[in-house]
Amino acid sequence: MRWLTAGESHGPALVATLEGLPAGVPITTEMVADHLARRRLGYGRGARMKFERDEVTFLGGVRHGLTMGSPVAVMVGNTEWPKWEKVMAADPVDPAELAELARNAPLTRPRPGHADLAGMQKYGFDEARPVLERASARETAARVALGAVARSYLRETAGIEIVSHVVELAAAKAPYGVYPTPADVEKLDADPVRCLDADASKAMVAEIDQAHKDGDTLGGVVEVLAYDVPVGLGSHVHWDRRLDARLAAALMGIQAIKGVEVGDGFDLARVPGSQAHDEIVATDEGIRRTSGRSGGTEGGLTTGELLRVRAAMKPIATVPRALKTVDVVTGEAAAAHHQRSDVCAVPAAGIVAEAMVALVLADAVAEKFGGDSVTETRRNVRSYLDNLHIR
Ligand code: EPS
Repeated sequence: MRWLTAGESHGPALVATLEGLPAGVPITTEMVADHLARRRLGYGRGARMKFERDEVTFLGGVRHGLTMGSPVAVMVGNTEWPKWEKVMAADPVDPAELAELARNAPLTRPRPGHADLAGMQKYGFDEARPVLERASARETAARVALGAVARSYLRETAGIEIVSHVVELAAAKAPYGVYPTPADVEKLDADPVRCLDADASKAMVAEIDQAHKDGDTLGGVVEVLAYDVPVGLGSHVHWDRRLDARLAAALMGIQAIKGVEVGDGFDLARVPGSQAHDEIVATDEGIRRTSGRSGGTEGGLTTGELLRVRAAMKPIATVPRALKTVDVVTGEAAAAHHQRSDVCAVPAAGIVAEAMVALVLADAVAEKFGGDSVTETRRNVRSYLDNLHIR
């Protein structure tokens, strides 16, 4: 499976394509729009989330609510576009006309923590606009759109369901080891910070309120769980086929993610082996594990247990109480540019992380089970599981 996104934050639209899906995956504009709406939720987002809508249009690959086996192409329109038509025009614009536009003022004071400075240095720009437009997490809308397709494929072929929740937000923490199930998704989506624990949720909201007052921004940790993942996705035979490595790369590729853990992750390095692994026992239902510390992968292969990964997001780099920087034109000390920003986008990052996990799992399912129609893939999954020689 291959997928790509294109588009800038204040351009006309984001577009995304996904190639390698079989025919017969149920997907509608409404299904995609629902996931995009989930991504816009979350306490602490900025003004743009309130007035912008995500306009979804399928451009290819889908007919009457089902994929056709051809590449899926989806467009997410930026309703902000009319304000940026000139600033972000693809074709040349009269410089005199551009000079009159306040929003076209050159961004010469790069924000620490953003791609601004290194991007300007690398690509030879004198201002940050051409860098930040693509570095912006607006692009994650395109990934969530594809993630909606990927999760429908996973559900139809293998019965896999993906859930995420916020487990830490700044200093506020949810109780460790409590895992929401698909039945909790509605409740999670209704919570202002997508946290399952009511007290922790209140503490997280209080953290955001305080940061807002202080002109500051916050990060946090999201956890993604995938239920009913079959044993044997990924492989131990080569580094780039290991499923944990693929998940880590996909999660790390989300804007502002600075750390990824699989299962108990770094905590496993702090305990002896006798407390680090999941012992194997025979039960009436077959061979099972006594715990879920590994996060459902061993040696880069899924074990058939609950898949569990976490991603740590740093605070948003556009800090209202502007950080120190240098004006790259004058060489003088300056305050980093700031127009508006989110205080915290951790709840949204959970939805993006779900999409990334869905895309990695979809790729791994397609690789292992093949199939040109959903029926064929489903039959292959069933046959494999029914014929496992050790169970
Ligand atoms: C973002 C900055 C903000 C966010 C944007 C991501 O946009 P603006 O600079 O226009 O206020 O609103 O996120 C989205 C638009 C979105 O849909 O998630 C950034 O710099 O990453």
